[in-house]
Amino acid sequence: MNRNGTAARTMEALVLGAIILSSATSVSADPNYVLDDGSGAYNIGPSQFDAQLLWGNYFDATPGAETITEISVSLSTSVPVGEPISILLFDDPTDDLDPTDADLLARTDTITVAPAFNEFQTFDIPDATVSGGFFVAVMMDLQQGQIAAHMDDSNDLGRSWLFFDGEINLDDLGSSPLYYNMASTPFNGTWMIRATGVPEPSSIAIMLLGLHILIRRQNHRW
Ligand SMILES: [Ca+2]
Ligand SMILES: [Ca+2]
Repeated sequence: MNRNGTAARTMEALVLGAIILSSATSVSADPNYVLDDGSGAYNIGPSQFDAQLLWGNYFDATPGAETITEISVSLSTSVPVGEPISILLFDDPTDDLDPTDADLLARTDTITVAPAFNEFQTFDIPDATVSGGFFVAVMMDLQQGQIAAHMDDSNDLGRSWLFFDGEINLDDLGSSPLYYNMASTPFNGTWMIRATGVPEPSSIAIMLLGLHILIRRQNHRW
């Protein structure tokens, strides 16, 4: 092989390296499941009693983004720093836009940091693969008058839900004594909750294997 051939092969390896790098960095990509327009109008919380509040958005999985890795949330700026907060991912087995029968897949328990107006905090969750309809939610214990849930004021799709209980049963959301599809309330808005989905790990592995085979075949040709 001459020097030009060696240089070409080095360049080819660099290009392939760049492709592999870009697929790896896509794991921390911007949220690709987004319903809100980034501009919140309302903050909502229990006005008559202390309660555990769970609020979330219903999404449909798109091909190549079925493994959910991160959830991003914009909270009311009135939420104190250091409050316990749970970040939750459910899959809906019935894929019917109704998460009351959804199965909990992943959970991260953490604490709040100082929220800035209309800014999103991104929370890592244990990676979990969804199919069809899935539900992404936030849960907090709130005192009467504490408004935490931040909402964009349009919800044409009816995909935002709110659950109240003394202690919400995450294995049976539909058992909550109070729950609403926000489209049937005066606050028909979209929760400012987003999710990041990436290809399933098996498909990444297959893709990398494909590149490896490609490299081997090209080496044979040289
Ligand atoms: Ca589903
Ligand atoms: Ca359902």
